[in-house]
Amino acid sequence: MLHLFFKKLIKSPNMQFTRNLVTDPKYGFLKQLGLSTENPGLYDGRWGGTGKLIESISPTSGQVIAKVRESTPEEAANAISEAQKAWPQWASLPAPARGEIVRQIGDELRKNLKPLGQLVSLEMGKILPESIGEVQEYIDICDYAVGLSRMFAGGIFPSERKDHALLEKWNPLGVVGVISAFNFPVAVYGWNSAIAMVCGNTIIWKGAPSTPLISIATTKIISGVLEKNGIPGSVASLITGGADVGEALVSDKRVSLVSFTGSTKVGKEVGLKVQSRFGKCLLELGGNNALIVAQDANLEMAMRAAVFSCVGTTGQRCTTTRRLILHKSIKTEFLGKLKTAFKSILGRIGDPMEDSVLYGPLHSQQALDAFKKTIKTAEENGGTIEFGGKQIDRPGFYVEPTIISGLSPDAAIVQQETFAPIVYILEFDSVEEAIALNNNVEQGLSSSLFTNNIQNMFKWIGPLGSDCGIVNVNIGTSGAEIGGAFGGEKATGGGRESGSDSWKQYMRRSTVTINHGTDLPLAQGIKFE
Ligand code: UN1
Repeated sequence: MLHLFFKKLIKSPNMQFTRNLVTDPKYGFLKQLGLSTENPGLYDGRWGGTGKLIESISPTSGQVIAKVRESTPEEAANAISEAQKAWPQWASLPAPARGEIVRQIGDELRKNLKPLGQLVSLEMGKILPESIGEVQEYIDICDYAVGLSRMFAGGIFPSERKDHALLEKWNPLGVVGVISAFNFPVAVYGWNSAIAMVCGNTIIWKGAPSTPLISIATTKIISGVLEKNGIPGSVASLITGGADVGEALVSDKRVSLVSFTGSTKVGKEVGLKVQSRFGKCLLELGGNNALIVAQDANLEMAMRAAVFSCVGTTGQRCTTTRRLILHKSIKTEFLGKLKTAFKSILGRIGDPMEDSVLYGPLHSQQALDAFKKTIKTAEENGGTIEFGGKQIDRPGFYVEPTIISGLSPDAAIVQQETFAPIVYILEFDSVEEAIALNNNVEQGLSSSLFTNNIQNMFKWIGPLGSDCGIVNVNIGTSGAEIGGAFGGEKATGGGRESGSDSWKQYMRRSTVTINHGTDLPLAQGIKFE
């Protein structure tokens, strides 16, 4: 639709696939997901918005996969009205009944684990095991949300007044807007929607403009479950488009919470705009994550973790390791082994949809341009390209995994997040120095220390340790589980999604005082007679 309200369903999405995708059995999963069509002509479907016709481009080939018509800002406003209309019905269901719907969504996702994973590989470009992993992440959070729907508890506090009950009750917010990024086109929406739904909110999702097919396929799975249960599809609506459509969500007072995942630059604007209308904001912005290897670390483990954290998802996770901080005594040895490991990765480059492939393309031309610009700037600033640094000569947006040394930790290029597989090598003498380097950036998402020294471990997780939201020991910076709260401090925005008590962000807190006596005592013993 890109603009869909599932209340008025939708015969077919307004999509046109290129002919080879319709006829090649390799792409049979499109049909399983309800996306494919026998007729490659442009559809006039009910899902269709009336905005711009955009192209979905395969990162693997650089070719157009499909054309999709986006929503307009007016249609986004309309979707908000529909979500608002659907809210009383949804919010009035008992929380465990909402949990039951989310359980069914999890089951449908289980059935579609592979096809949806394949679509993620096709349109986003990450390798199949990681694509399936992110659908699994959505399934995991559904399971978590189902349990939560019977567990999120308020509180009862001792009242200082006779015959008074002092309670805390959590209620849903209303309409929640979710703006997600291309790099986790399923899981991040999953974290937000599963929790927001059991909490009793209706949702409008704007996925990345470059992954519209994934947004449509995911929304179809959810809408199918909702409709089967007699619940309007507008409980979980989808809109697509660029900044103007996002803006419609951000500035509309009816959207109580805007959950935004993206760059620090855009997130700052979103945060300010939402705050200026006293809306709530949940920000998951850039990271500049460091992995520290101490001299007493298990180097074999540190190496394996560093390789996945640096080049997994082709360096396009918010949690990707961007700075490798090595103890002076092991630096040369570690760097040598890292280069060997990166070399072996080069032998496993290919179509992310194929089984043996470990390393896929960057997502887009824009990402490729950013990679090239960063390499150029690093070189101009005296950086040494230890490994990689070039575009790979094949169709699509492939680049070499890259290691750069010799730059100051304060260099502007090291301080910024480039969403690409580029890691900077820094060195240290003492663990205090390593912690200071870790904390020496604006962002504060993820961080790792490899050590077998228990004193240093506890220093690292303590008040004078890592200032990030995610603080790991002997595992890499990426690949967090859903059970903990996910998010970061400082310019990462301070939001927390997924596990722990993140659900509180999707609810409002009512402090309730009930006088069940016959007198009217005032707090603080005040007499007013
Ligand atoms: C993101 O990159 O936006 O911790 C999310 C991880 C994943 C989520 C990443 N579970 O790497």
